Amino acid sequence: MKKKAAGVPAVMSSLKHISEELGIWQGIKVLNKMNQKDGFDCPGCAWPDPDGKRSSLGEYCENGAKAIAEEATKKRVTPDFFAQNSVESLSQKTDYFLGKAGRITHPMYLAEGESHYKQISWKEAFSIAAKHINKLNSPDEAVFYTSGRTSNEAAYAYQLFVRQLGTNNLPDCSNMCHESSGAGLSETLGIGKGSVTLEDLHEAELIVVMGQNPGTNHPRMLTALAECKKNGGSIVSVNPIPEAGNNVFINPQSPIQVIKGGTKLTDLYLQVRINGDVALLKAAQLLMLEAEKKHPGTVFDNDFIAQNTEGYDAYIKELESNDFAEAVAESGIPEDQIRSFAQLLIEKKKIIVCWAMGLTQHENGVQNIREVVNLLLAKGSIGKPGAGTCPVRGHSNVQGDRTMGIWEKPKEGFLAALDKRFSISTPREHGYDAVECIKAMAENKVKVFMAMGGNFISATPDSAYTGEAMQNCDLTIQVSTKLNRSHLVTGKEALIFPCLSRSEKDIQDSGQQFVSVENSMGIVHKSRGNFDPASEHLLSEPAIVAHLANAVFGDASTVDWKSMLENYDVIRDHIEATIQGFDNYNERVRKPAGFYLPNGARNGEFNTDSKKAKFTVNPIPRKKVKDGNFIMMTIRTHDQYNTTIYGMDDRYRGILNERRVVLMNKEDMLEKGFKNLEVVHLKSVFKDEERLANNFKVVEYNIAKGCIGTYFPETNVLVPIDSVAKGSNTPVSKFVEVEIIKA
Ligand SMILES: Nc1nc2c(c(=O)[nH]1)N[C@H]1C(S)=C(S)[C@@H](COP(=O)(O)OP(=O)(O)OC[C@H]3O[C@@H](n4cnc5c(=O)[nH]c(N)nc54)[C@H](O)[C@@H]3O)O[C@H]1N2
Ligand SMILES: Nc1nc2c(c(=O)[nH]1)N[C@H]1C(S)=C(S)[C@@H](COP(=O)(O)OP(=O)(O)OC[C@H]3O[C@@H](n4cnc5c(=O)[nH]c(N)nc54)[C@H](O)[C@@H]3O)O[C@H]1N2
Ligand SMILES: [Mo]
Repeated sequence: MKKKAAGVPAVMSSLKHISEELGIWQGIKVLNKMNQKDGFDCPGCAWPDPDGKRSSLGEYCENGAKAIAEEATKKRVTPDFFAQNSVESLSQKTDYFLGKAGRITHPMYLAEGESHYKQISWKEAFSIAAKHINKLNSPDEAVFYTSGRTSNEAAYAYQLFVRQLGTNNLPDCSNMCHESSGAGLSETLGIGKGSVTLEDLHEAELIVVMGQNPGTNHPRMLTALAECKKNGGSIVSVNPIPEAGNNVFINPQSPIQVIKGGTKLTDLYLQVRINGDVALLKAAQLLMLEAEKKHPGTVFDNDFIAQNTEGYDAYIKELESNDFAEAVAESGIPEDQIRSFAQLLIEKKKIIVCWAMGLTQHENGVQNIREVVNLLLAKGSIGKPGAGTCPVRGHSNVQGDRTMGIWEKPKEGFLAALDKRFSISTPREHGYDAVECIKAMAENKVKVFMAMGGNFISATPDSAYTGEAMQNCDLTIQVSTKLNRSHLVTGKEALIFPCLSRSEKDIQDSGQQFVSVENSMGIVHKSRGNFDPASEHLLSEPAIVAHLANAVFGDASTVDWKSMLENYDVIRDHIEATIQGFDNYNERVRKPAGFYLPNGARNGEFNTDSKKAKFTVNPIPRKKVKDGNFIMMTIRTHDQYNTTIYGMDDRYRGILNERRVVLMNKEDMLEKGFKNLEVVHLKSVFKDEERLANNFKVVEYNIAKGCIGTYFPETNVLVPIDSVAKGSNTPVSKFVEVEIIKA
């Protein structure tokens, strides 16, 4: 198993991917523009860029380089490609093959009953879409999905179009991602976003990384962790597997570190059982409470609690009702390690908790986040420098899309502002989220499904069920840069709208445009493509929305779509007028490093109904699996971006050339009589339902006992559609009960 992340192999790997896709010199040119103040935002993750100096060697990581190689590839999916490959034959190919086929060059149409996509003009494409949309019995028969790469400008225009049409059916990838964070944080702290800045991470005395694999998914976060260490901070990582990046980090841009061997990051690794996090937090907080009682005022921040919070008594009462030994046992972590963890929590005053999918994709995902908040509130570790909440976002603009109104449950104030600004009457009834949308499709309630990016079919749970549901639609429309499975599992008719990528020049009537994005820490900044489009037939995402709106509403529209299309400054003016925090948007977004959006929790202001931060009661989840069954988490390899498969290796975990694997504890293997690389089948059991995925290789791995790990999206077929988080409806992708069957 790999103990070090990044370093020289990472540089080699980035260059390999880049040179394969675009040739070495073009590749280096592209990389040098990425995340620079005059360049484009990395299409990878949402980790922020430093406000001040940026590395002249490039602000990117290995996986950012892979993301851009994938998007700036020289390979093309042309009308000829579609003529040679039927939808049926393409659907037999792997996700890896589909992704590697290249950039889509022309609008394409799959007519009802046809076997092949055919080239179509944009005008015809919009008119087919408009015909379907205009003949719906109700706008609620259409659904408009968004993946988190879409820029603020495109997202705003898109939601406006959808609400002008008359529905709030705006599910997004967030529904499957950080929705539990948004729900848990809004309720307790009054804002659904994290509270910390990059500076805070540098200043923190203790950073707890829970349910996250930054070495792979947010590599630039390692630089911040290393900085924290340099300043004397401690890092604890809580994970069923010891992820490489959580251990030692070598900054590939620091030649000295490459030679010396890097910074040891994790001081304490806690091998939690899958979903043992609340139990761990309870055990640690019981020890904190004990220490506080012995030396009052030294552990908890009682002033902060008295002035800024409510619900403390109920929280303490529930905490004390837990049995320490039982909490320890439930967490799966040895008691002495929990005591070491608690000691750090007792001593340190500036604490940050970072988390990602390991906490959110659970039935009790919202409760996980609320318990993290309890811990931080007890320590007064919020609303001050070096402390706070850090949900580490996924897609590079997923947070911005939500700020722009991509949400099925919009707030009244926002809708009222849209109504006023555009003289429209937006609908008040909430729309479908991702899971509700799939169920509605299964019930034949959805006739048109449109996706602004993403790969809905592969990203959603219960692949077989979802695939059938999707085929009930009359028309599916995918706005995409690259080919994926969602182009192949379609409605009766299907359209592909090929679009510009982030790194490409976007020229409209008023000249070259830029867009803006919001990163994981609420900084809004500009992103401007520099390269020639992959094909002359591509449209930008805002242009696609404007043309579609024009085709649907014609002259009857009270919204002036043309002016927005001509100049994105106009879209930004609309944003400024309808969304808080965007004053002087057009001016401030042009500043080199952008600007911070207001964040109450960061300043110690809690915009909850009572204006207080809230302690909550979150009992230890006691969900058990049947004897002999396993708890399965579906995770990402080092060589993929969600459903885009860059390569077949998972280098940091030492797994090469195979994705259908089951990471399994040695003792569990012994008990089951499995040999390394033995082929098995997986059967998920949920209520009285069974789902099967065949032919996986068992790989002996240092993973918590009773737990197994498999890769997303191969095992999405095993994730039951009805297994969702309470309060966020997020599919439970990290806790799937499975039976492992010898092949
Ligand atoms: N290169 C690359 N970068 C990406 C992505 C990508 O696919 N590739 N995806 C982007 C997106 S959209 C997102 S949301 C993020 C995802 O970033 P992550 O959340 O880091 O991604 P996952 O692979 O889902 O990893 C979840 C981690 O949680 C651990 N885990 C699982 N269950 C539990 C649990 O019950 N408790 C605890 N404590 N840990 C658990 C797993 O072992 C794993 O380390 O990354 C973003 N960045
Ligand atoms: N089992 C399991 N399922 C999961 C997860 C898990 O951990 N386990 N994670 C969930 C999470 S966190 C997320 S965020 C979702 C991800 O769900 P999605 O966001 O829907 O999926 P992606 O794979 O990121 O989408 C990739 C596609 O986006 C398109 N694309 C790329 N760039 C652009 C662009 O600039 N514009 C446009 N229009 N299209 C573009 C390309 O065609 C590419 O094929 O998956 C979720 N599903
Ligand atoms: Mo995500």
